[in-house]
Amino acid sequence: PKEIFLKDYKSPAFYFDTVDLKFSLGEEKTNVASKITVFPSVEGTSSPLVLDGEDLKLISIKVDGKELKEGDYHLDSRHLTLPSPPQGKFTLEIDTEIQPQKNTSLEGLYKSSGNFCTQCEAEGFRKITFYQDRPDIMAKYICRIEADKSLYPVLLSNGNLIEQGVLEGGKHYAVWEDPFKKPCYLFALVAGQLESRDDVFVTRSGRRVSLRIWTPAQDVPKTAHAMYSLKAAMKWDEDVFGLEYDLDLFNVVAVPDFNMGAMENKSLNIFNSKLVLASPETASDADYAAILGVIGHEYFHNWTGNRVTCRDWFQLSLKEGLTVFRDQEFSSDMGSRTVKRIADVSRLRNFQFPQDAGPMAHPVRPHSYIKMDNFYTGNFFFFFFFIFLVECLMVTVYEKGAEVVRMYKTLLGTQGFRKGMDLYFKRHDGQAVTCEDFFTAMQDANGADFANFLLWYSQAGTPVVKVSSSYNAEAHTFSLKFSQEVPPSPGQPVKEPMFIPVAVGLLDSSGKNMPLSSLYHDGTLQSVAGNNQPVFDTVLRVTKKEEEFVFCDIFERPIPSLLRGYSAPVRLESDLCDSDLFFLLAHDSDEFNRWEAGQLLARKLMLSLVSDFQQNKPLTLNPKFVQGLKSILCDTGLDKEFIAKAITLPGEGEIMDMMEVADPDAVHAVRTFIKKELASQLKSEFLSTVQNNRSSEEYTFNHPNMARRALKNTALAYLASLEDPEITELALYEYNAATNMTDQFAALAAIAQKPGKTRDDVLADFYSKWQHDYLVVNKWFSLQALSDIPGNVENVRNLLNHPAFDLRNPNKVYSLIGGFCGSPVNFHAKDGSGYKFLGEIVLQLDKLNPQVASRMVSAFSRWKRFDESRQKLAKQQLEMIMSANGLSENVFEIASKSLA
Ligand code: B3K
Ligand code: ZN
Repeated sequence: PKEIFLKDYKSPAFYFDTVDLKFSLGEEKTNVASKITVFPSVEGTSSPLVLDGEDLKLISIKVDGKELKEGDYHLDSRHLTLPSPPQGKFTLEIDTEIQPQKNTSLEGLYKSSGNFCTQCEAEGFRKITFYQDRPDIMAKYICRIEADKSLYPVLLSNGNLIEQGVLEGGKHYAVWEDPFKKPCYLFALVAGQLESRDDVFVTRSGRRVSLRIWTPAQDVPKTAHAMYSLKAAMKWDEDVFGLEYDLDLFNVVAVPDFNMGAMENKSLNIFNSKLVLASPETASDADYAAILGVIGHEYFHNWTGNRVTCRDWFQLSLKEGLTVFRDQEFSSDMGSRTVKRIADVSRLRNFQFPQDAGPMAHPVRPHSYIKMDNFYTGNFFFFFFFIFLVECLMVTVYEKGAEVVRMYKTLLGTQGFRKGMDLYFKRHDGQAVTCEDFFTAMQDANGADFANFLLWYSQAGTPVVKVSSSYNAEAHTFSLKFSQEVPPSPGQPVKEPMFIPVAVGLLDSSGKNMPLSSLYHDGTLQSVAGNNQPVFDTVLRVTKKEEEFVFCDIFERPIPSLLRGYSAPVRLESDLCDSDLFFLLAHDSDEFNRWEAGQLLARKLMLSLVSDFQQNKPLTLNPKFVQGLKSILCDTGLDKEFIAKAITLPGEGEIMDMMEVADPDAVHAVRTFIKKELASQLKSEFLSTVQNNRSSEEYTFNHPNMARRALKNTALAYLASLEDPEITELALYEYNAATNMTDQFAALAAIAQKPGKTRDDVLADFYSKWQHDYLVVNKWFSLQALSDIPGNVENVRNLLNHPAFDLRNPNKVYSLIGGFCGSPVNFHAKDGSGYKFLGEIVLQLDKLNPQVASRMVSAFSRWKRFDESRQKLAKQQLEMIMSANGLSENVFEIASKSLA
């Protein structure tokens, strides 16, 4: 396999102007005819024209209407080369044959449940026809589709429908024209038996846009929430960024077989059906929120990704980091900003931080890759909540990339950021550009100097920022001393200090923000006031290895609230003591930092109990911690979803990540102990929380209702950790009384915590209720897969043979196999049974779908973090995988980098 480097980027020798495609879709074979107008980037070039192509059968090739003979071109398994194409502009016509019905990789053109669909990003278009498959080739497309009319009544592609009609032999055709230039990764085609939910959105300039969401007929009733989300996203982008939709039609198609969450093809988004279909009975609040976020994300790509695209795949974060940031902001504005921020930061800590500290660490803009697909994650995360637990996926480009975009906004403010966005679109609409272009637009629009900020794109690893504080009662000054270190990562042994925006407020003894007027920094006195008015928080620009900021006119010893709203993706180590943290937990006006203070206390507590456990000391729970949690649980002034988050302990992955040698058994035992102890000491509070937060109202997707359910179900989960027949009764009652999937599934999960007959009966009942609905059945798979019941690997093995399971469907694999890897105790079982299971599955999967297989193999990537005997067992599996014949590049890249 060949490694590709950013430094080797060369602009193409030939550009394409127009692309005319004709698809003749068939059961045995599909014909693809393309007619491309080609022109050289420099007149009179003598470069060969090299086209990408994989798994294609070449039928014929013509240049300016003249058929080429063998010898006029060169063909190998990956490329079609014209050694001496004509000088100047010419037309190139190529006929190929493909077999979508045999394509299990789900990239290129393939069949899902009898319908044709495409997935071209990153490099799938080369499985459809020979092409310069790179994002800096932007062209205008016309696409004609011919197919059997009764089997494929709906024929869709990008842009506007300009012609359709009937053909002989029961066939019909449709011609689509996309007026916008686009890279081939945004090409899409769908053909099948689909029906649509139709609606209209009128843009602020008065354009009437037809909206259509396509699914099999029986699922149309489940698309109401997706339609609501789409219209909300269209409105939000106009309100917040002044960005309007640019065509008269916007199509969304839901398919059951899809590698990722969704895809932003121009005006024809294709979605994993998990991220479109929802009804109160079948989808949980998390599913509803995920649909809102991903519908938003793909829609927002129309400007950030499609109108302005990436020059090359190393720039992926240019569109993904920015679009994730945009969807995060959208979801915040539609629900609770604090809760959304907490969820995003938790995800970053649980998945991106471990990656940044391991063998797969890479910068937001990678320097090299073997298989580009390995850098994708994104929306796919949100929704497979079980995958949340798989530490391995490629979260850096998306999630850390979004944090980098967020830092621009933190530094520039809302208006300054908007100015930067406006300039970015003004300069680059219709272009394929780089991360520097975005950086420069932000800087130029604001006359700002971001010094070494670009290091965020090129240095891997999570910076560790240490801060110590001191108060001078005589001088009335308060000093914050920072030092920073970026740990080494593969290929980057030595790092430069980064530009870190640290948002800070200072709390007085009553818990209020002190007014801030000026500070000393770099030997000068600077004003931090705005318009001569004192401010209550400020953003410090930490740029050096060591640096001090001294606040003036501080008349009592403050408690600093640091890194408010999580203003930079760093690990912050401060000298705040427990009582400072309890104070912040109770008083900080920055709600994110209130949550953070609670998490810091919980992390400290868990780590000290882990060490007690390892030394066989008895475990006891600090009463102050119980008291702190109780006061939050019972604080009626707090948002209920905030309470639910604040009483949830840090994940096992997060704690393992903080240990010298990760000990899954100890971490699991400690987390279970704390949960049980809290449940028994706060039993009556948890019980009344459950009772007071029931509702007989009809399901509504809005923040107050979701927050109520989140709190009730978090309390129920705590209670269910007790061995208590009264609680089993309660959970059964909740299960039977539930009128929506959120409550029903939460009750099922509560019951499933304890092995036994009740568990078996209720799991069987749930399956028999929902066996007709594959999305609900996936929840059932993942719940069992994630179980911490000892020896669960056998149960998961049995489920592989369940009639509802299918290794070819990615959602099922993510649910069952991904879910299993998310259970630390069973995946990392001492006897190696979990590793062995995954090793076997990866080899089977790799034959079917390399993208899915490589996601699963990455569960091994952190094997060196464990004890020697686990290391040995995991390494054996990785070596076994590496020695397999015909391994895909996808799996090769992850497995070899993991072993390195
Ligand atoms: N851009 C797509 C990801 C495509 C994945 C290719 N293997 C989804 C998204 O981020 O919006
Ligand atoms: Zn995206």
